[in-house]
Amino acid sequence: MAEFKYSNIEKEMQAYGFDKVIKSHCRMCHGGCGTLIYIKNGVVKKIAGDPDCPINHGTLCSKGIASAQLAYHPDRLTYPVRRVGAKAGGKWERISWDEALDAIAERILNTKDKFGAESIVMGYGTGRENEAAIYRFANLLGTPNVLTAGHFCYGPRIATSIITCGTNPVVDYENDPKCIMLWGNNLVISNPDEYKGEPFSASLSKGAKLIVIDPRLTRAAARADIWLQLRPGTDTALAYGMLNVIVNEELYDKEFVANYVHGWEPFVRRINEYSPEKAARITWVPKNKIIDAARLYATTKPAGIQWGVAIEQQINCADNDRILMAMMGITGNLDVPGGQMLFRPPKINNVGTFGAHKMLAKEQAAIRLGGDRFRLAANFGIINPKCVWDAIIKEKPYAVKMLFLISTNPMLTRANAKKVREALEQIEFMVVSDFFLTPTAELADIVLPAATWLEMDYVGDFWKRHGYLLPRRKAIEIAECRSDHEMLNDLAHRVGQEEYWWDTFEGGLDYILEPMGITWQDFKKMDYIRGDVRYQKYKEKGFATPTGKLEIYSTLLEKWGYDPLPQFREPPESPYSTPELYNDYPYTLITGRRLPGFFHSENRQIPWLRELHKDPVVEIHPQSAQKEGIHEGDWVILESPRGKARQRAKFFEGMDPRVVSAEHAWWYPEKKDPDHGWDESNINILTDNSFANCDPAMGSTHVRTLLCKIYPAKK
Ligand SMILES: Nc1nc2c(c(=O)[nH]1)N[C@H]1C(S)=C(S)[C@@H](COP(=O)(O)OP(=O)(O)OC[C@H]3O[C@@H](n4cnc5c(=O)[nH]c(N)nc54)[C@H](O)[C@@H]3O)O[C@H]1N2
Ligand SMILES: Nc1nc2c(c(=O)[nH]1)N[C@H]1C(S)=C(S)[C@@H](COP(=O)(O)OP(=O)(O)OC[C@H]3O[C@@H](n4cnc5c(=O)[nH]c(N)nc54)[C@H](O)[C@@H]3O)O[C@H]1N2
Ligand code: SF4
Ligand SMILES: [Mo]
Repeated sequence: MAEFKYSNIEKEMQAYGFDKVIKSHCRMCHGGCGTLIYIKNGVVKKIAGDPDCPINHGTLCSKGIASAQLAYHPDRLTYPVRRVGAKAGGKWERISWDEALDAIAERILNTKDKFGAESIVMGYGTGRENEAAIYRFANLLGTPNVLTAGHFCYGPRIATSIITCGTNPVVDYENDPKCIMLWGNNLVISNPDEYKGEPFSASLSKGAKLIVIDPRLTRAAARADIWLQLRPGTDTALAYGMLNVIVNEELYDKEFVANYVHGWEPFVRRINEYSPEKAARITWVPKNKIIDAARLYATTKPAGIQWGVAIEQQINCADNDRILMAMMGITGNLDVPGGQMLFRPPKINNVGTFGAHKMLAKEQAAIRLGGDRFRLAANFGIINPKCVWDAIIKEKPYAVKMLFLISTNPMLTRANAKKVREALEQIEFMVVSDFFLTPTAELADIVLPAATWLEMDYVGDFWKRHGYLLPRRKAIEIAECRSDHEMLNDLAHRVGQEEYWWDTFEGGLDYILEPMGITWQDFKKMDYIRGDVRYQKYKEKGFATPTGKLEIYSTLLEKWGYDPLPQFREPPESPYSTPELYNDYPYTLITGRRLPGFFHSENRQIPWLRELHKDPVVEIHPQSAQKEGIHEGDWVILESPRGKARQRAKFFEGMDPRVVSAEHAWWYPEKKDPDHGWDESNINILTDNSFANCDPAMGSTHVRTLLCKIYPAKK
């Protein structure tokens, strides 16, 4: 446990006349960075990185720095509202918190009574650290249906790593990897999940070799020793090509394979189906580069694979994750210093226990939407969104009557957005908790004003796998805004869950920390807590899998009726799988590359951040632009069989001319009509959510590997 200390703050306080500085923990993205919040007359005047924080070492991104512009934004919702009149009519009346929570509780109890708890779907977005409270509420209510982004983001890494090696392997930057393979990830911009870009960059500065696997020439790719510019969606084939080299040149760790791997022989047979030549044909990556990358990764130790969401937003989602874990394992990089750590969190009530998953009755878990179709996802409580939209629109397999969305904007962020809108228009009752009246919130019946990270006490990072816990300390209070966990704590008392919740949520924070023998008041005085760091734990107890080994051949997937070995499937829309469609839609579309100032659909209204990036941008190779009659900066239309969106063309030579790359989650808060331009530039109008084209085990939608056409917009 580290001591609480401030770095160099006194001088700044005097120089600028700040009244106090509060040390906290940002959460404008998945969070993690330690911050210093400078206050004058009760107002946040400046936010800076905390040099003592082991996560970010004083660095901060544009979103963290601009947090106060979010907190004090004039358009922010600062009290609960109830819709008056038609959906998306834009008419709202102010109500009190008591009125709002009483009305929501009454609706929940009535709906549960008439249609069963499963007809109420709770939903949340990515990594806002409110998930534990949301699961607790849902599980105690008896609904198995919690809608997240987990089908195509991070959920697959957690689910597949639990069935393959017990927990999520994380690159051990603190012990200087000598080689980093950055696979479908751009962490210097995205700082995702348990990773920040800063330690990665520090490792490169210390001389780590870098291999980048990305269809686009990112900044990291430009710094790489080897850049593999693959065709989007062909990652499993590329990994097999590399494994072919590693196995046939005997570059793997024989001792590890002999003692700790389940399914080696069948895996080698599958590997031998993918010569580097064949992998090159599928992936568009030259054979020699595949061989060079395989040799560099397998012979430079320790090495880490820094993986990202791009490999999950494909039909091969779960198998991409699994094949990369196989690579980590057989090269001897799992759970070694500077390799790929299996971190252990401090002893706390984590998201699993806090989430009260054990309280959900087995019969209720058995009727989770999509559970019979996407078995891997269902085993980890994850549902595919189309299952929810179908249950609303077609009432199949049963009717969903109420949505309770907390920190998510699915009309912008889930595939096939027109279908999402149709479902949200049809749902009988919807509650949203958000900072703003987003296009999703505009369709709700009641909207609750949520608190930002500046306005709450919380145990930060307790869902993450790097093993650190940091206090998030409340710095300010804005009008009637409340944190989601406080809101749920109050609501729980109105729906008969009071014995499982607390008088105030500080009791919940104490409960999280209870196994450590400390309270929130104790933790608040500390810098951070970290779990024990020990390596090669598998040597004592094996891996936490059914066979106790690294399950390259998954016994659980086999039991659930899936291929136990990673399998390459051609993307469902591609020049090769759908040649006829390709005639009309001749570009492979990647969507969703991360932008520094925005977080999905967030921050378009924050002045400092919108200034950095005014309009939605689609990257196109100049040769293709010329062919399509597009000039740099033109507004263009992107179109797929599902619909169209408008973005501005930016010429980019660092991409194959057959690929275009568009931004996601665009809406226009400055447009004051209740639609806020949700369907003008929203790339998810083009993406596909049909079940047949999702990953068969995980239900992930292929939002990075679809076909489109692109042409100039009419002036
Ligand atoms: N085409 C395409 N679509 C994608 C992606 C892609 O790459 N391409 N990426 C996908 C991925 S990886 C993900 S994770 C999803 C993300 O999907 P979402 O999580 O739905 O995305 P956000 O736009 O961040 O929506 C969050 C909303 O919650 C509000 N909010 C933020 N913090 C809080 C809070 O603490 N409490 C409350 N109550 N509200 C809060 C914000 O104002 C915002 O309106 O999007 C996905 N969509
Ligand atoms: N500023 C900011 N930060 C964010 C977010 C945000 O919206 N804004 N979103 C957060 C969320 S929820 C997530 S999940 C993470 C995601 O963060 P990352 O995992 O870093 O994801 P992206 O930047 O979307 O994509 C990474 C790279 O994948 C490449 N790529 C596209 N298709 C393929 C493919 O088929 N194969 C391979 N190998 N590469 C491909 C893209 O060119 C891109 O450079 O970021 C988080 N951080
Ligand atoms: S990377 Fe994330 S946690 Fe760090 S400052 Fe930026 S938004 Fe905050
Ligand atoms: Mo995500």
